[in-house]
Amino acid sequence: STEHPTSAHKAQGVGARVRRKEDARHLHGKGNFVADMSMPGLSEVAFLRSPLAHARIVGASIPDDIRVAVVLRGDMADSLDIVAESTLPTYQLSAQPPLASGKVRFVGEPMAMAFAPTRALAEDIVEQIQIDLDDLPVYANATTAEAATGTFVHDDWTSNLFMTLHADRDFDTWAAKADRVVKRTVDLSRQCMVPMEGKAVLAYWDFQADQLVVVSATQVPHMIRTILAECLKLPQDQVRVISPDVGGAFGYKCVLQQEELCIAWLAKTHKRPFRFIEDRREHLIAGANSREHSYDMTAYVDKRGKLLALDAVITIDGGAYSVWPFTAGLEPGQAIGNLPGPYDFRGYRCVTKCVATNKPGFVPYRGVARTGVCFAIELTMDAIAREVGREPWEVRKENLVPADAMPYVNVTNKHLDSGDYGASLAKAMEMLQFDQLRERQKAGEADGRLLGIGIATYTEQSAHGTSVFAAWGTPLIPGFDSATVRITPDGGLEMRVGVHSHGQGMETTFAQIAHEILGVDIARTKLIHGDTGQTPFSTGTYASRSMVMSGGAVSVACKKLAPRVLAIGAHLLGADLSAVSLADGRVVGPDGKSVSIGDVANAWYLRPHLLPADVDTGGLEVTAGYKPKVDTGAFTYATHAAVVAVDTDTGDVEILDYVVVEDCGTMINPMVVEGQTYGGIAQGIGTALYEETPYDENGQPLASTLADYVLPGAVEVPTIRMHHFETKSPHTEFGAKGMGEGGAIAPPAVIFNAVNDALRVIGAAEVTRTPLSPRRLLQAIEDGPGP
Ligand code: MCN
Ligand code: SMO
Repeated sequence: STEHPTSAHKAQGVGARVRRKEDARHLHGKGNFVADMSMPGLSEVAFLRSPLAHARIVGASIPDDIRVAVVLRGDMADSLDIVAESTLPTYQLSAQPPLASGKVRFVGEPMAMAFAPTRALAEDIVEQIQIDLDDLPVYANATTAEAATGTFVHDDWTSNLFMTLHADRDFDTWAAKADRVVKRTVDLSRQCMVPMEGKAVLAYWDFQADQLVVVSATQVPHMIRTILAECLKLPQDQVRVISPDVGGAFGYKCVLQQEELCIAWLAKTHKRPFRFIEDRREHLIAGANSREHSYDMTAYVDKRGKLLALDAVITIDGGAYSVWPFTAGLEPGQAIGNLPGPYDFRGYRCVTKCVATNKPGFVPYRGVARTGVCFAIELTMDAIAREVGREPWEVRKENLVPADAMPYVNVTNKHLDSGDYGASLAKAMEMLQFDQLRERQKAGEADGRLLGIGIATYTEQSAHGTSVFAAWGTPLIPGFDSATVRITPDGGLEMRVGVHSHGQGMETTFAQIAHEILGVDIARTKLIHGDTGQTPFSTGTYASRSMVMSGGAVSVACKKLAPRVLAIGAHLLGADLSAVSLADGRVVGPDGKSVSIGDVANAWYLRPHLLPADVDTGGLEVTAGYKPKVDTGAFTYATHAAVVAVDTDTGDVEILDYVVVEDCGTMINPMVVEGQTYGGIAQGIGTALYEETPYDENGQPLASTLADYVLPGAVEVPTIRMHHFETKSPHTEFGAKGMGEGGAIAPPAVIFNAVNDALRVIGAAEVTRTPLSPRRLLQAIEDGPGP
């Protein structure tokens, strides 16, 4: 009788398009962000940041009257540096000091901090600090950094390489069978994340609990507690990390940030409250850097364009430091493993290097390396199509892992669990009305612009589990998750999870899961999340894992709670346990009489004398841990396709149509899935067309305001048409797969393929570097015939 779903629950259960519970407070400006908080005696902190990209610190002078409000690394002797460990071969450790010590390694690196009652006063103090720097050779890009001899970004290193990974799977055998060889080099530029809220952290000492409390805009409060306790040498029970409302995170907030450690240190040391709020300039020059990958691709194909073997060299500009906990191994590891994407081929060789440069350390960004690998493999697919003279969709169809081969273990040992990749491609072509488009393209546009059609199909490994993190060689990432569910004495439901929802909608979607099993009205549910003091131990929110892992834990906990509700309800009804069932939030007896979960809770908590001694005494609270049956990741996939119009006079690209056919297994809330996809695509369009943090040869960032760093707005993001398949994952609760990053993976590949399709008729060079600014586009036209 505890088996669900029952159709009675469907209005709010799994699959329902329920509006997000959390929206009302945000729409009414009632959210509670770090910057909204006030506290008696709060000091605001400002950082003095390095003006040079690579230099030795040779001295400091600080006027006596401000010295008491200034902190240098030397004042923080009781704090450790941030060190992200990895057991992967060739990995060189970087020690990242909370404030620079000895050297500075990128422009914007914090060298000192100052505190005062207001940020403006703290900045005034910062202006009076003098740090003397002696220039060192600057490694402003991966090429110069790799060629360096003698002086490296880290003094104790033997080269500027964080690490090099190699793969070779039957490469020579398969390459030898090829009829044609197709080569392409593609590059993605460095960019930022630009969430509405940047870094934000407030810390204080709670004397009653005898605890350091760190309120931080983070995706991973439990992991942050682990590392803060370690760096500050406190027992974990003396550190509480709370993540309040967070204004977007996108990976930027799933790592330990230097400033978090600094503010926590101040609160621990002075036993009073301190806060830091990152401003936009700090974000753009010193905060979130990502995406800078370069791919040399060589595809070995037969006459029809069937891929037999792939040879790739991937170079990643990792910046100066390896982020905690994922390390500089995250991007190369994901790139080398995910490059084969959704394709079925057997020969693979790849070298992936992550090079240390004098730029901010690489931070995960929505999609992580998969945006880069999708760009590389999908531009290569189009190049293959051109080489063999077939339509790009035909060549893809021939290469995609076929549905009848599922589950399929690919050339890099990824366990692709389920789905029909080819069907997603076919559906996308149908939605675009591809044949008609080709006709229209031939006829030409009335306004003289060139029409282009682009496609990309990708897999999104989501919900990486314990075994995946173990293989990454990064300690301190558990991979599993837990949930506590508790029925309140009046029949409401509290769910406690250690992941954090910062826009994903989990306050609603987790309630839908509980509703599916217990039938509690979602208006009577409360998600308590992101507070180490109130939630079970957790890995945190990233890698599109929260629904599968924490949602899975909520499901398992509710399933354990249901029999207890039934047992009490059966007593109240005077019925046999075997004769009652749960429906619509009520325990229903054989005669149709029923009691509500509220009645059950009231009896258990407040009138226990009504219950006989043999009722299940576990109570109405359950904590359950959860791991999927197979934890190598649930593989969501999708095909994105677009039509663009290219203006060859101005270099402008307009997206006329954009379609998505995606399959994330069972959708818990299709409206949330669509919202996630829209948001991801908006960011992907930014990567494709607008966003870039360029650096000059001295390592100076050239985009430090939103006037230089261009973001897509409502005008640039087109209407997106979406279609869903729901192939259940065989491994997860309800067959759901994660999908929070997918939207951001394909747009650069789709848009570049579309533009290259458009430019072909005028014999332009191919465009291969993000973002596709008008200048780059016009340059491609000027450069003339491509390969
Ligand atoms: N969902 C669903 N059905 C599924 C899968 C997911 O209804 N089959 C819902 C989930 O319930 C959840 C949302 O979709 O509400 C995303 O779920 P999931 O794919 O599990 O991803 P996470 O919740 O772990 O979120 C992390 C993911 C990542 S890694 C980045 S980066 C990103 C993203 O989410 N950052 C975001 N989306 C974001 N959205 C917002 N608004 N803000 C961010 O910072
Ligand atoms: S970049 Mo998302 O937090 O994995």
